[in-house]
Amino acid sequence: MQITPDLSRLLNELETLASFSDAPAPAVTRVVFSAQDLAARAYVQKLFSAAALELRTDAVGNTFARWAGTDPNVPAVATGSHTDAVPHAGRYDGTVGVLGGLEAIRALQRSGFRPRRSIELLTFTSEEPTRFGIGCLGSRLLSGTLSPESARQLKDSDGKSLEEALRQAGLDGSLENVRLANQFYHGFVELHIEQGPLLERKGIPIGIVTAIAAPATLRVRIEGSGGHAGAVLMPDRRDAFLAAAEIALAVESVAKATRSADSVATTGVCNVFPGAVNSIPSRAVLEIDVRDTDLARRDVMLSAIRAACEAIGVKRQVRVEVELINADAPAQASPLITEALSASCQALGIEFMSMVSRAYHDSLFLSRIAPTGMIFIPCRNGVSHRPDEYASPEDIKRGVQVLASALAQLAQ
Ligand code: HGY
Ligand code: MN
Ligand code: MN
Repeated sequence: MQITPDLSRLLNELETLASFSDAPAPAVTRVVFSAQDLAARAYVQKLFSAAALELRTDAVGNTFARWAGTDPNVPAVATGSHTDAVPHAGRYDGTVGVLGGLEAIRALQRSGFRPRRSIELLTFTSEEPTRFGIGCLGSRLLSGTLSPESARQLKDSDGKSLEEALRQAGLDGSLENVRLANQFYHGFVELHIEQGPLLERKGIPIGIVTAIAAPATLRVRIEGSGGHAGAVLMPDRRDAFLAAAEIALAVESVAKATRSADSVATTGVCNVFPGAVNSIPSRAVLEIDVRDTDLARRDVMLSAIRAACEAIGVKRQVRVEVELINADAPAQASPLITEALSASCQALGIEFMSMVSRAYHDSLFLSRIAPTGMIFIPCRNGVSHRPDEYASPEDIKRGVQVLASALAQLAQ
């Protein structure tokens, strides 16, 4: 079967999708349920309908675009990713999996292929943690990893609840109906940029993901006493930001102390209050991202960071409260998927390598309810979550070809 993606059409669609942004090009900022995110959702759904896919949206805004198979009574095969983007990101993270998945389906349609199993293209809500502090919100609910009750507790930095944001986005269904049964899908495959340098460094065009690292997020609230920057003498200060700074440095030391390259920890958010140059910070809030491919090592880092928070709080006489936002197990790819992917690469004569994903993805949660795997394509200099993120047309095309071939195998 000859699968020929329409590359120029796909590149134009990626270009148009990138224009829905709250940051000037080449940066992309598209925070979940912002006006730009809603416009982007409407745009991709229009493309899904134009491909004669049956559309459905669930209560948290996950969308499902289905190409009905000849046998509606067997579980479908699924693919997909996300269209939301962290602030000042690039244009390929997530979108290659959504629009590349659409083009894989269109290429199969054009080839005359008729799937026995339906093929469903998913767009997940809020893969990025930007607004509600937790990543993969849509796929967590869909896989039962996050309960509707816990989701309803989520608020954004303006104090707006998830439910309020859903209502404003025109989504008024019950979160209880989002959960999909285990084995709802026969298999799930996500196409994504690597967000790292390995494929480019090795000159290999396709990565077949074997495992996805175990992510965790902490929120640390620090309460000092604040006061006048001129009047309060140094010995009398309980400066919340300086405690936060020490904690951030401790986070770095903890990750380095494991001596494993797979241990990473990042203090990506630091908010200081009241944020006046002549006021001693009375409060600070940190958000810390901790990951490792090895669960036990990841949990050792979490404990060490908690211990450092406590010690620094005592030393600096500030109140430190550590909240665990999420601590997820790693995911293993399913042989059903990895074998379909390697067979596709061999049939297409495309070199591939097996590798771990250090970034998390919606696949991490789909793996809880269905055999799951991922295809990686290179990104220039391994850069992602930056405006200079770039995937070449040839690499995107190969990713779509491998995806289309694997979907066809799995949907037979
Ligand atoms: O943070 C991640 O790994 C993903 O890009 N959201
Ligand atoms: Mn991302
Ligand atoms: Mn992503």
